[in-house]
Amino acid sequence: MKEKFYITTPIYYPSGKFHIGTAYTEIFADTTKRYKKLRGYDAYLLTGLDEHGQKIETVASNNGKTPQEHVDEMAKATIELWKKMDIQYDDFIRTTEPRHEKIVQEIFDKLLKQGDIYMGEYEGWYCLPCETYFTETQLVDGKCPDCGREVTRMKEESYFFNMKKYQKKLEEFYEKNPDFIEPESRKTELFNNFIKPGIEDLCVSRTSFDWGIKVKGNPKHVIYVWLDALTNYITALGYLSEDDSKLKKYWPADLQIIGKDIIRFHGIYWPIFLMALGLPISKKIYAHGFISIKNGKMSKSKGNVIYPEQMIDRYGLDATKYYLLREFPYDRDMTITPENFVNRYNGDLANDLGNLLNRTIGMINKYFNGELDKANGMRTEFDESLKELALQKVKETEENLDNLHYSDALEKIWEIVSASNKYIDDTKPWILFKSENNQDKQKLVSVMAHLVENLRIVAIMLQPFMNETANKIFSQLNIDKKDWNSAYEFNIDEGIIRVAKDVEPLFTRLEVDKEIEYLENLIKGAQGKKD
Ligand code: ME8
Repeated sequence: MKEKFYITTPIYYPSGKFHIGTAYTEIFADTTKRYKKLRGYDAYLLTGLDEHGQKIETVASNNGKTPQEHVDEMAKATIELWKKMDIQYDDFIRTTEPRHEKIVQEIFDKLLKQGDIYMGEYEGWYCLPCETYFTETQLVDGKCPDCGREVTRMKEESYFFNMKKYQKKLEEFYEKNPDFIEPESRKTELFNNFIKPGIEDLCVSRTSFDWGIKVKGNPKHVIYVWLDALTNYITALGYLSEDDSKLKKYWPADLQIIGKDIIRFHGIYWPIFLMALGLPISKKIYAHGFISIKNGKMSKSKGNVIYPEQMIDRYGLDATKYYLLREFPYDRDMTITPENFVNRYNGDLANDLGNLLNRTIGMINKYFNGELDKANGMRTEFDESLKELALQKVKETEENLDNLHYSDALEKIWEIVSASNKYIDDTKPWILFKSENNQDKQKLVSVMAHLVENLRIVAIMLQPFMNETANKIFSQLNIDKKDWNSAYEFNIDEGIIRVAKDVEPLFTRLEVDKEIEYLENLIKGAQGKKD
């Protein structure tokens, strides 16, 4: 039986159109799912929407809609976007679905009965857009530490979760599971700034708005967002429902992907909720950094937002994914610039990879009329080192993929691409072709076999990142050995190579100035947009 691998993304707030930052979380998760599947896992990816809360209520009423109408529209748009992004999710949960709402009420009841939740009064500085209370010391210049906006003093009767009770247990958990949160730097920050100084009890209900799941025995209280939101990861699997077979199969989560802004909720409250419910804690939480565009944090009012559709429509899905995954460091933030994008597109995709495929197919068509027998090859002095390099890079790519270092993994794949292009320059196939010497003809066979084999290996490893591109390479080279393990095979001795007659370029070079201007305008075009 296949080993399971349960991956989750955050459930997104459908308060407005999703920008490229949201898309990155989803792309990262999709890459993981595809890779794990390729490695033989029963990989299961959950995504969805976090549809309750005051912010949704406000946005809906501003648009003249009921909250339900608003979230229904947003859910439809999100599913369309995921389709456009070819996200291979297995389940899409909406927190307004009965399968979630009913169970959250039961979870609340259970925690109330066992004494983890108690009634109290909350007073604090409240940030409306973030739906979060802050203590005096958490404010930055008297404003919200997360979004920088004005906060209001508020007080209300609320239920609280007794987090303090779990302080010691959580610290012990962190000691025993040093890899629970990645990257290490973010874990250290969380531990030192929020866990060690003492965890505060968490307010888990509100009476100040209506759009949410009501506490069963006290319906003037709406269950506050984090207890509602975080539990999606288990309600989607059927926790406390009639059929909890998925929970039994997939829980605990193997990888929960989030952005760095919600690490506090996933690194503190989530494991504590799970402890209280008597469920095992997730194996890993990976918190990626933030994307900003040119001069600072993405914001519509500043006029620097990019939406995923805009990139995909103009440059294609694979180029968009490649850029994000290649440029986003594992443990830092990323800045998108038009220059950088065009550079990567032209350099890595059109020149390096695109040309390698074009040249290889072009040469096989010209020199061998599209078909050759590898058995007729004779090694050149450059062959052995190319093969060694390729096999070494497969190993390194795999290690990086296993460690979620996707940018480094792509770098390793491109080292094979670059080495292959250099190999063409070194072996000079056009001279071998013109030579009258029979041995040179045989060497030409070997050179082509090496190029095809390298492209095959590259395409195998590109599958999780750029599935369409990988498939184009496979089909143009007529390759059917696509499984991950066969990337470790380097077959240059036997078999027939048969390539496509007409080569369709993988990526067409962009006109640098024109595209930079286009992207600049696109970013500026976000200014003043209301969506
Ligand atoms: O936080 N760069 O939803 P959300 C990179 N509903 N990632 C970004 C980003 C940026 N500029 N902006 C946002 C929520 N994100 C909650 C989650 S989970 C139980 C509840 C990421 O729609 C952000 O870090 O505000 C988060 O991981 C995700 O987008 C969703 O953000």
